[in-house]
Amino acid sequence: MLDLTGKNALVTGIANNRSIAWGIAQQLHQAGANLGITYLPDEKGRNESKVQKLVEPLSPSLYLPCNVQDQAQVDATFGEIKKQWGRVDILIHCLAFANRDDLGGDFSAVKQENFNLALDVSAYSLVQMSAAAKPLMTEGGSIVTLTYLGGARVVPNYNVMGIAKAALEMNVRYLAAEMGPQNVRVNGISAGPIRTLASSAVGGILDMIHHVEEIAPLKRTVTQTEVGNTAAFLCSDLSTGITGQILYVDSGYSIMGM
Ligand code: 0WE
Repeated sequence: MLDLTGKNALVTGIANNRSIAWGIAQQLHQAGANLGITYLPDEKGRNESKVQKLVEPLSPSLYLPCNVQDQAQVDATFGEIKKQWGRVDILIHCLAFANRDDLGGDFSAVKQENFNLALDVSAYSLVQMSAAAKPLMTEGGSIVTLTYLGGARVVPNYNVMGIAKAALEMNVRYLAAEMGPQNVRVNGISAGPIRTLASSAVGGILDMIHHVEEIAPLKRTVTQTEVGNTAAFLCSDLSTGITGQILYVDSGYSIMGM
């Protein structure tokens, strides 16, 4: 049985009720995990209150601001975890950012600063958070991140995010090799396109979804709940032999050649 009772799980990347991270948090909660939630702080504190209201039914025991571009916030997050929980078992990484201008047009037009920004927030942040979690994963653990097909194949307009996801997927493998001896497993879920705040900000997401509905073996897109269930599996004792892998939760879309 899928049972996460007694497990402490930190979930990053919830922006609203369409977030894949929200689907994951709900399934971890249903499996009995004790949740910590981080949110991206903004000046007016609007995101803080919006996400807090959303996650209230999951009664998280920790609710913390964490902008990964500020190392001090990451250190403070794991300092709180050490103080309040003593140990962390599960880290869910659902963070990405590229400038909107770089998610379309010529890939080669990306500026150095914007390339670095995308790689920093979307790929380095997994290394940064895993390093902070590592000394607190004293009874083994599971780290799960979200990736996308555009990190392995060319998807029109995904551009610099594709390079960031390629780096993220390689981070998964190197982190899995490093942390395996400590019984910490590191895996990625490559989700098919889903309507979220991030994807809806990108032009043409509905056309991509219709394309998947036509081509994918299951003739439909995937849901946040399906990604959440796969994440719960990867965090549970049902997957103790799996590490360093990218699992495609994409209705089978990625197997097709035509
Ligand atoms: O990884 C993603 C989205 C990542 C993303 C989205 C945004 C929009 C708003 C990163 N940064 C930003 N920055 C913003 O200002 N996906 C897998 C969803 C997605 O994004 C695409 C896709 C798909 C699918 C972009 C182009 C083409 C396809």
